[in-house]
Amino acid sequence: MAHFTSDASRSNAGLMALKDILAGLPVTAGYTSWQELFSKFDIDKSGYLDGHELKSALRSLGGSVSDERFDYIFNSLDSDGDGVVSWLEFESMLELIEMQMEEDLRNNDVMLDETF
Ligand SMILES: [Ca+2]
Repeated sequence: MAHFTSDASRSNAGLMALKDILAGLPVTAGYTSWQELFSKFDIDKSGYLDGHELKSALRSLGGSVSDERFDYIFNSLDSDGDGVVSWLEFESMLELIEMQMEEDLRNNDVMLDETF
């Protein structure tokens, strides 16, 4: 189907979409770590998430994920383009997302950062 490009804006759209989903996720409620979440998603315990696993994972998190949005997300996670998402790829994406979330917080709390 789609020709997967590693175009930066596309990858950024995937990052944003994934951030949206994760931002609404009560991680601490059910999971002790991202790694636990990853191995729960990895249904066949291959050490990788394929497209099918990632899609059902995102749906189980309550994200309404259109095919187009899913393509963006998958492409931004699969940074080496081998068609599956490894733990390292997953983890580095989460780090990016956490950094962005912190940045968002800082931007929303500009007043607090100012010294008077
Ligand atoms: Ca990969």
